[in-house]
Amino acid sequence: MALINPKKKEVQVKIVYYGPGRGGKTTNLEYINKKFKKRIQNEMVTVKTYGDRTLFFDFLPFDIGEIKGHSIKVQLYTVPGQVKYNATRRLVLRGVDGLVFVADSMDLRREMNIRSLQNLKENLETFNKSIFNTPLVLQYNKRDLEEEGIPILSVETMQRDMNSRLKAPSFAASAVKGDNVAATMKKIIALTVGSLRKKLE
Ligand SMILES: Nc1nc2c(ncn2[C@@H]2O[C@H](COP(=O)(O)OP(=O)(O)OP(=O)(O)O)[C@@H](O)[C@H]2O)c(=O)[nH]1
Ligand SMILES: [Mg+2]
Repeated sequence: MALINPKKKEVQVKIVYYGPGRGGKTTNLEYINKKFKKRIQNEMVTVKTYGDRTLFFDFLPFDIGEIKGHSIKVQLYTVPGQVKYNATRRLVLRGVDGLVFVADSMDLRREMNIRSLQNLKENLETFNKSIFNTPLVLQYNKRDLEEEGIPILSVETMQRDMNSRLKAPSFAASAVKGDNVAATMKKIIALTVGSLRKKLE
């Protein structure tokens, strides 16, 4: 549940970017950080990275205006995707209000996507949360690789693998180019804020 501070009339909304290692979670946040500079009061915080791998998390605070006299602060986080960092992933997931699952479109990553989604479900269950009633958007990232002749999975295959039961909104995207990065973020913010509003009423 989002953190509400009645004195400051402020609601903090936590959105977590989840997915397999090297899928493009950090790249999503980097793009958002560049693109929405004006609305971000603080610099993006990247905690402990080794090369370009996330070892702890990235954090990006974001102001999206007011709802019913409360200012809404959106906080975007990424988890470390590497399998061995599951304890950290669980820590970052705690108190999550909305999820973006960043899947890697590369053919070779098919199995990793499915395993990471399964891992997300299991981790949510440890907090008595179900993926089916948490706001969720799927992103099929790295679509640009097709132009370079690198084999990628079709959107239909990815939908079948990951979204046949979830039926979450999904976007084909390229985080390096910025294609559908903002659309993904706007969708998850809209879903999450909408669901919180219902809970608050
Ligand atoms: N071609 C292409 N490369 C991408 C795209 N998104 C990310 N990458 C590259 O993929 C690599 C991994 O991206 P990251 O954003 O660090 O991935 P991550 O999901 O944060 O990885 P972890 O922190 O290990 O979980 C980097 O070299 C990125 O430049 C994309 O849309 N297209
Ligand atoms: Mg990362």
